[in-house]
Amino acid sequence: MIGRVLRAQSGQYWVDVGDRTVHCTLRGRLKKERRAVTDLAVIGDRVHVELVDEAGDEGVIDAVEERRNRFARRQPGGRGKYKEQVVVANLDWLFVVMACSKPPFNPRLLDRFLVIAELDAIPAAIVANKIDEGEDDRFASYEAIGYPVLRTSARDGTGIEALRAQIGDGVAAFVGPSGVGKSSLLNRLEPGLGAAVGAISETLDKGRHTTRVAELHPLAGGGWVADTPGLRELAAFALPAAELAGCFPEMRPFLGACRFPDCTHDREPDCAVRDAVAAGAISAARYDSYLRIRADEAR
Ligand SMILES: Nc1nc2c(ncn2[C@@H]2O[C@H](COP(=O)(O)OP(=O)(O)O)[C@@H](O)[C@H]2O)c(=O)[nH]1
Ligand SMILES: [Mg+2]
Ligand SMILES: [Zn+2]
Repeated sequence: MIGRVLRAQSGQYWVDVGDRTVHCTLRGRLKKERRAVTDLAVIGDRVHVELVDEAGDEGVIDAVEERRNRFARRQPGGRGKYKEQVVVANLDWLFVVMACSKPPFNPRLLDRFLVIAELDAIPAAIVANKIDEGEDDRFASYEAIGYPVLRTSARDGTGIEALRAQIGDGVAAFVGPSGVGKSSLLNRLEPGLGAAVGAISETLDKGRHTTRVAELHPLAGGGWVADTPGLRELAAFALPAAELAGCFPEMRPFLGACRFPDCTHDREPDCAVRDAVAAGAISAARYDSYLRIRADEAR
């Protein structure tokens, strides 16, 4: 029987097999085989389950199917290396949530999330929440480079139907800094869910990133959404310059046109990317994000 992991907590898994949820543990053999893998099974994983009780409520996970993609948190783990913690697998959408009012717009963090999505070819969209409280001009430039922008208000319901339509019957995850309204959006999408909203829950989240229950919530009309704890910062992750530039869709047309084939688009003469920035074809803010992420890499 094949299912999807909806919840994972200290070696226990809740797997949706279509008509019910089966409570599972991992087969011992699987633990051995996958020892090198940081995360044996995570929410969003497609798994093979063997039932172990008459009622069919308890099972064992025999196998984890190959992941189509995964959203991972990367933490520095020594010189040039990093440790990866997979948060959710097999995403159809990564929704990067930013607020139109508070907390203040953080383009660097937004760009980091978008790079992470591009790296794993996860379709990304921007959710500009709290549209009831602020302007959304700063998101137009992202629409111009191809990212869908959904303007929402978890407070008054603006844009919630559009968000639901975008999710469809797919799997989506909300990511973004604390306080932008991820949990509030989830509660709007699925009334009665009771995702913890506000300052108190976020304070608790701080020290609990690794022990917190990860959960994929089914929506009544179809689709699944994962809430993730607020991330203030994403750690640097090792990435060659050529690959990083490729994670900026607006830079792609210019790659290969620089004088030096190994151009890092930083100080080299006759750089097609820098020329495009000077000509206004690439936004200076996005180019600045590129340089900053690169600088982190080099540290
Ligand atoms: N005005 C306004 N406030 C919102 C909106 N969405 C969330 N909030 C408020 O922002 C704060 C943080 O919301 P929360 O959902 O906990 O954010 P999270 O940390 O991203 O999960 C709470 O006080 C919410 O009531 C919105 O669309 N408009
Ligand atoms: Mg939250
Ligand atoms: Zn260049």
